[in-house]
Amino acid sequence: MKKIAVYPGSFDPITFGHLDIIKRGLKVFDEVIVAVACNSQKNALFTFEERVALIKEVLGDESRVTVDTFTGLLIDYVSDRQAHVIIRGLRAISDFEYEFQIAQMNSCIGKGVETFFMMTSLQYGYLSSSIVKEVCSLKGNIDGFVPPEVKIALRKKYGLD
Ligand code: COD
Repeated sequence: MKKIAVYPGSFDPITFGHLDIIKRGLKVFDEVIVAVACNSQKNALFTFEERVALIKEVLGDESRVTVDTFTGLLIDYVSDRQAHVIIRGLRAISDFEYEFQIAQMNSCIGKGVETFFMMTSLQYGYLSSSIVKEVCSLKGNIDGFVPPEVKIALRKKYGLD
């Protein structure tokens, strides 16, 4: 049986931290579905269409990854896609509390869906979409945090180019 995992998130925008989790996820699973949440309550900078386009652009032709969007409950989306695993990344103790809560809720309402946690790589422990947006909006250098395509899109959003 094919091992399919869903990697859900806001991806506003995708960073090297997210990409690292996707690449490492592919060592464990046959297929990874990157699922952009469309009903996230976060105030997004990019529309979900823009976020999907950016993810596709940076992933190139990696055949084992698909990029999709979902609305409603994550757990319903996961079973619709006939996946059994949700991948989540952990950076710090502060992530743990939130992740612990949603993993337990998803385990309660989901039918046999497991959450698979991956520890951040050493070099990306401090990296988040929010921090990258802040640094970029204040004209800082974001070269080491996001791929060039994302940097261009961010600078455009902030009217820097
Ligand atoms: N290193 C490692 N992991 C990272 C890094 C990094 N530098 N940066 C981010 N990550 C991980 C995050 O920890 C997370 O696991 C994932 O990447 C995505 O991160 P974000 O910030 O883009 O996305 P989130 O955490 O805002 O996504 C939350 C969801 C949209 C998945 C969640 O709200 C959801 O499932 N919503 C749907 C509605 C639902 O089902 N709600 C009930 C849940 S109980």
